[in-house]
Amino acid sequence: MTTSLDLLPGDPRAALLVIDMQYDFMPGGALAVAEGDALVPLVNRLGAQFRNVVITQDWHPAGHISFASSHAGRSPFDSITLPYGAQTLWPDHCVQGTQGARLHADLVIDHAQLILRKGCNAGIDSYSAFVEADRSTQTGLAGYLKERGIDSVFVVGLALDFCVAWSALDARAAGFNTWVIEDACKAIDLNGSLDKAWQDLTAAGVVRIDSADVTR
Ligand code: VGL
Ligand code: ZN
Repeated sequence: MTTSLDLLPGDPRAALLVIDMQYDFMPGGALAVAEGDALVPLVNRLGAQFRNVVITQDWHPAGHISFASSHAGRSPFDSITLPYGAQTLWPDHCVQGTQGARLHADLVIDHAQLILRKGCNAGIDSYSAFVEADRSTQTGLAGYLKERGIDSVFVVGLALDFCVAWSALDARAAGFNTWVIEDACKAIDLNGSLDKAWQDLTAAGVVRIDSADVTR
């Protein structure tokens, strides 16, 4: 798709949001996303183009409420109802301080100024980099970006249908112009989650582009 951008990646008002490029989401990891590792070179190239880069890390305490192992009789990928709503259960992943929670070592965006850790509350998941799954606890990212004069956000990383989509939807809801760079993301695709993500993103006014639209 060809989309003319009304600002360039290097614009001080734009930020690249690099979502969860961690070993547990890479092939061989606890919650592997197919070909997640193949994104690293492209994400590095995109990172080099943006003046502002925020990197996120899924960062759960052991025994986190999103882990199937925290719920007797439940298996990964089951869905349960929590006080804040539906929650998909996952294999234990991105436990604080573990190798699986580390950013891929080949991800090199040295000028990134913020690494934001999310999902740190034991009883609340957070796919989104902006608002936790209770839909009220803020991570502070919207304020951080706004206070720095940033009004436009480009989202890449893992996984497209979970943390990328929720982050992009919340960026839009917080008033940012928001793009998802499709070829710089990979999806889990659980029970139609990828189609639903694109429907929700498009309906919210998030713009779907390719890296070529940014690099040209
Ligand atoms: C993610 C499931 C659970 C993601 C994080 O980064 O998309 N997905 N935790
Ligand atoms: Zn998680």
